[in-house]
Amino acid sequence: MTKIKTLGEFIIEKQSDFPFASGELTRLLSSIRLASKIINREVNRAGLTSDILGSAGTENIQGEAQQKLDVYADNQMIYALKARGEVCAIASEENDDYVIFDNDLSRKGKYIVLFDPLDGSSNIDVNVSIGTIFSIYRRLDENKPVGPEDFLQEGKKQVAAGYVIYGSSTMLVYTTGNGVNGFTLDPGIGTFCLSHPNIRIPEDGKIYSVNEGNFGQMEEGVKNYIRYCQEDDKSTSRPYSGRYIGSLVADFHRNLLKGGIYIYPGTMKSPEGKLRLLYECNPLALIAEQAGGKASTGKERILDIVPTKLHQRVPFFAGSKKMVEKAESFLK
Ligand code: P6P
Repeated sequence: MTKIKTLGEFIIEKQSDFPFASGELTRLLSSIRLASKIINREVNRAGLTSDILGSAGTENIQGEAQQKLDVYADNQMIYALKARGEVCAIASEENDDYVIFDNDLSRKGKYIVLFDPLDGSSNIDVNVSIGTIFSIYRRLDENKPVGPEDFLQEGKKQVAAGYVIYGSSTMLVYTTGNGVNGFTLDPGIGTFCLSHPNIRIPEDGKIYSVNEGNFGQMEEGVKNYIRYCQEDDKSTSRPYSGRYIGSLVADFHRNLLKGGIYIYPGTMKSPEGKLRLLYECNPLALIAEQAGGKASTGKERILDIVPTKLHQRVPFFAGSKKMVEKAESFLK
């Protein structure tokens, strides 16, 4: 009988990877663990408690109708991150601007957290997997008040990143820059247990994920890559399978485990695409690279982009290294 390793045990064990770790990142990750369990509880019974389903009647800065569970998840993340003192400020998809917990320099929270509290939330009412995505940075200067520059750091400066997928099971997948590990929530004991140690994404794959309804709006190079995926060529295992759930975390997670590419390109209507750099693309790009995969805009490495706006969008190609490189070759 192999001993279960819990997320808490794993985080503490890995803390030694940080020679100067003072346990703050450990406590920060533990607060995300707590928030994800609370969100999971509501997601799992969303169909039962009708007051949590449906629209909140408000819109976020993206102009997207906020689902009640979006707002609930956002509040739970903020509460958990605020409660323990390691975090000085957050930004989220559901908040127009960043939220400084307390700029009093006496609150020496070292970390900045950006998150999408419930990605894919339009799928809540139809019981499709959704997710929480988070991205963690060190603040730039602990002796200066938090400012926009603390949030506009390149993705390669993340100290940790990950996601929670609320699917047939609930999993938390994260990296602190030393590989990617996955933990499955055991509802019987309410604990995340190490189920997918050292996740590596297959170098090549046979799944492509894109909303083909936007095909007519895409640039020619992207169209040509999609046509490439659909061509009949057994020697390269084509045609690939088209798999698109319309929930980024679910599509990304499947491709991470099986191999594949997720694409949300720019379109004529939205040249920068739909996905947000800071709290969707950067954290997933770090996960992809740490698992041996790749993430780019089709032309530029996601993690090298110098952000300019909190909610900026970028085209997103992420997954198996060879598939992303093949897609990029159509865009050169
Ligand atoms: P479309 C959900 O709103 C989301 O941000 C991702 O989770 C998902 O992959 C994408 O948008 C779906 O967008 O335009 O294909 O419906």
